[in-house]
Amino acid sequence: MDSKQSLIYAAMLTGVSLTACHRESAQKPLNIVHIMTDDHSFQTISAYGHPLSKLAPTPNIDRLATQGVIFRRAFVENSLSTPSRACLMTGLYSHQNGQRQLGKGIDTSKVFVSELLHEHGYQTAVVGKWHMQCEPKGFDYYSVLDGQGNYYNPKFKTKDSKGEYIREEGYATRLITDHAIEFLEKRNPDKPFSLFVHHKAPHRNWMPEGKYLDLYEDVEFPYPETFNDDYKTRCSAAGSQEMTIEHEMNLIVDLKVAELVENLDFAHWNDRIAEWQKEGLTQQQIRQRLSDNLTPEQQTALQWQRELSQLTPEQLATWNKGYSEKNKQFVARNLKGEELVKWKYQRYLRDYLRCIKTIDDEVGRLLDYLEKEGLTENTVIVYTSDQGFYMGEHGWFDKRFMYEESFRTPLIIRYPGHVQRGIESNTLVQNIDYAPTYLDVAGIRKPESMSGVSLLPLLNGTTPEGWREYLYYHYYDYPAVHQVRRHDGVRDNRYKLIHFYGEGYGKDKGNNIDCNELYDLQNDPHELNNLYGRKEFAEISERLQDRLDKFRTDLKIDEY
Ligand code: SGN
Ligand code: CA
Repeated sequence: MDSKQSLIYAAMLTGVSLTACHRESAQKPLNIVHIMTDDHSFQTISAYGHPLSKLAPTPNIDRLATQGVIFRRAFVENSLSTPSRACLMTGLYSHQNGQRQLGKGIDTSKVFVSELLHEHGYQTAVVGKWHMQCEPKGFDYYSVLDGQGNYYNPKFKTKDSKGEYIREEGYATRLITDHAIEFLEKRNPDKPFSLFVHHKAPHRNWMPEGKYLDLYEDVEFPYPETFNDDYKTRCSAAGSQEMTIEHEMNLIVDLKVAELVENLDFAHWNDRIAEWQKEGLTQQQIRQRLSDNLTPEQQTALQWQRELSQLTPEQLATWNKGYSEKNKQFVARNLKGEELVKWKYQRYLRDYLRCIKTIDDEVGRLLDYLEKEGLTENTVIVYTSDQGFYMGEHGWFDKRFMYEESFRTPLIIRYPGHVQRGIESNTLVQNIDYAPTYLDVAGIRKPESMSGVSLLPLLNGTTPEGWREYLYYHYYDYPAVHQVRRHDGVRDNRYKLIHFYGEGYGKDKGNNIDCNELYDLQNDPHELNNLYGRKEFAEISERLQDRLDKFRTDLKIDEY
């Protein structure tokens, strides 16, 4: 569907004639607010109805859902931060925009949606997590974090800071909203704007805001059904990852129990590090020296102590008030085995959901501001995350896999005007569709080269004829932290075919894989029964394989 067709759809949806729509857009196109959190699972947004979210509701995000369209089949192409952000900015798949893995990669010769919006008269801004190893392109205003950024007193770089990151006092989620509002306050009201609000929260290590450190302390979060998954019937990848709550979730940094390490002379080691830095040693050399002298627990405790030392005395006092007593009780109980895992899960969920609480507050603050300024009725507001996240499903945290919890991402679109409110869409959409959608909103023709398609025709909850029936997924970041093997695959509305491939490294050495998984998501929504190779499913398997092959050929995929 081209841009003109989409406009016709949009006009139908809004109940205005196409001429009126054109006239309106000739006057002033709609504004765009794209709110994107980092690692926010759909399971923890109450509008999605998951049992977890019932215990920790998100009234402000829900407000957006009741006024807009909630997408139940929204996915990413590559479940990782930088690749997802590159899909958002370019409307291209990872291998087309260059950002396949977390580190370097973005091909800056590709046009960003911000550049096109800017060229067509939009005032453009991005605040919060940018994360790509290139300067923000096409923005009039930016205030972006240093890499992943810090929860407390993070550093921001702006157009005026001459490349320098400057520390600001406060909590990241609130500061990012402040910067969004600052941009809105200073903008030229005669021109349309597009504002990308990219939160750091709720990324690992899930540090909540001071005022919420006791929130949910009395709530017992239920384990997901698949918490004790034994990975039977699956390829080796599901079992060989390193992202379990039991083994990889760290008690000191992830779960904030500094009290586990006693008698470490922090001042001494901080002085040593300062000396080594003066001598010009690289980060890696410093890490090596520390590991030559300290146990892994001591190194982690030192790292955590250094992180906490970034807090102001007031923040630190609140922090200690929130955690010290609880931690002491935990240490005294000396939990082991299953009891310890249970405790880890509860602390993980509580901290993660506390971070979400501030996100929800701040989404509310931004929505209130837009309302107060009379902007609600001429602004498209989107809420999404850079990917999904595991809340203990399969025993995991983190993302990366093509299984539903990380492949899926929350997506809510509030379109102004007379569009039907509070509806659901079950159509297959993907993060490469955002750029074409925003161009469509602005009435800008989508470049031929963009792979995504505009979502505007879906805003009445139906699936237009000719819409895609399959989605392509590709994860490349291996070997890397969490050791999730490379894989690609296809999904339709019911089935999913995944292909894990490639040489094994590190502890996977010698385990070179070429292995398939097939799931019937209707009968097996938790993806526990791999049907690949089963005679009864041969036809379905073949159909999905043909589609996968077609994607690989059409998209010129160069590894699988
Ligand atoms: C960090 C995290 C990982 C996480 C990646 C990518 N470790 O490395 O757990 O998978 O970021 O996350 S941490 O100990 O530094 O928190 S992403 O959201 O940026 O893709
Ligand atoms: Ca992320």
